Amino acid sequence: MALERTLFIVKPDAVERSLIGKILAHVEENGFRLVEARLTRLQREEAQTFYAEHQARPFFGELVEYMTSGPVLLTCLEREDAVGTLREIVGATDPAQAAPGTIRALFGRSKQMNSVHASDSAASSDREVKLFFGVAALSR
Ligand code: 3AN
Repeated sequence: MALERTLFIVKPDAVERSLIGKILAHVEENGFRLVEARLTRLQREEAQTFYAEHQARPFFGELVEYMTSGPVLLTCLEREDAVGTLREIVGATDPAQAAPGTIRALFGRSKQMNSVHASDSAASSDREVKLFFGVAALSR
């Protein structure tokens, strides 16, 4: 299977609790290579664009507030079958439902403060990597 790239974000609740090292160690131990990384605080417009598909959901306003509430670590990760494998080790949206040993089961606090984001398909991964790192990051 070919190498694939995907977007991975360490969200404000995890950055605030100094979990970046533990979370990156977990993904690296699972065969991912970090190809891009940037610690930043998202602008409101960036968070709205990033989560545009959730615009109509009741939690959209709160989600944007939360994602702009503190620094996030934006990363692009690479490995074979990156999108599917990362979703598996990240776990379900709700940490209470996430399989034992997954990142959200280990570190997540709630459906909103679930510590990390992982792209949910090859199409969204392309869109999200381009949004934060530019088109060159898709294939360098
Ligand atoms: P996932 O990140 O697991 O793909 P999505 O795409 O359904 O989940 O939701 C995007 C983000 O919106 C989640 N990571 C979470 O932070 C937030 N979210 C999803 N469902 C809820 C909810 N019921 N209440 C509050 N926030 C939510």
